[in-house]
Amino acid sequence: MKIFAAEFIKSCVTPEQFPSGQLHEIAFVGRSNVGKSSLINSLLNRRDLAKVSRTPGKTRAVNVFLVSTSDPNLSQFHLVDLPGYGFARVSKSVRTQWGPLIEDYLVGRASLLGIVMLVDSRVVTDQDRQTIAWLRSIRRNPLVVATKVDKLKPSERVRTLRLTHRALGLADGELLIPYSSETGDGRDRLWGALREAAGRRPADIA
Ligand SMILES: Nc1nc2c(ncn2[C@@H]2O[C@H](COP(=O)(O)OP(=O)(O)O)[C@@H](O)[C@H]2O)c(=O)[nH]1
Ligand SMILES: [Mg+2]
Repeated sequence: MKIFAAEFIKSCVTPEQFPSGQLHEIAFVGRSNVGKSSLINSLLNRRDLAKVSRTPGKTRAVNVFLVSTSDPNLSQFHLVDLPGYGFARVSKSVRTQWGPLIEDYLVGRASLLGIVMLVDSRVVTDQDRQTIAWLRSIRRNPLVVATKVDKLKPSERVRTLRLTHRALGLADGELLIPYSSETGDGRDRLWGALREAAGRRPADIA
């Protein structure tokens, strides 16, 4: 599969600013600093399309990118970068942290094809668990990706990923895709999972 183009379209802070919904969307979520911007850049083969920041929790806007690929089911889609969660000092509900903009988007968006949820391969937080539970409750099962796997010692990799899988409460057959934006490890697998998800969904929108 080839990526023909990837470009930033806009930052949205109100629902009116969202794209019209003609294209499928794949949304990326995860707590701040989990490596979301890095993963988007790695996935799209671009150095700094999504800003990689060392200061967590800065982006509160919904950033939309237009991506076109050689895969017929993903020939054109919007990659949607949602604000991070988990930087509030006091643990708040998913709703109060993300606010109604994101909640309404995730609950009601017809053109939303799938959600990729990023977790740190070494650290699972309560908010990660709450977010998965909440996404499931609105019938949006996320595709879960474990980031920064280059930081795992090879001898501990399998065990750590198994523990992370369990800590997230994923079922036996549910995927946890290991990913490293440093090495590109997991990139083909994640694209494969996205292409499969896009292929399962009838082309009722695009
Ligand atoms: N070692 C390693 N560091 C990473 C990886 N992905 C992100 N980082 C680092 O983690 C920090 C946060 O990354 P960023 O992409 O801005 O996270 P975001 O807040 O979720 O968008 C940065 O210092 C990145 O360089 C990875 O796969 N491996
Ligand atoms: Mg970011």
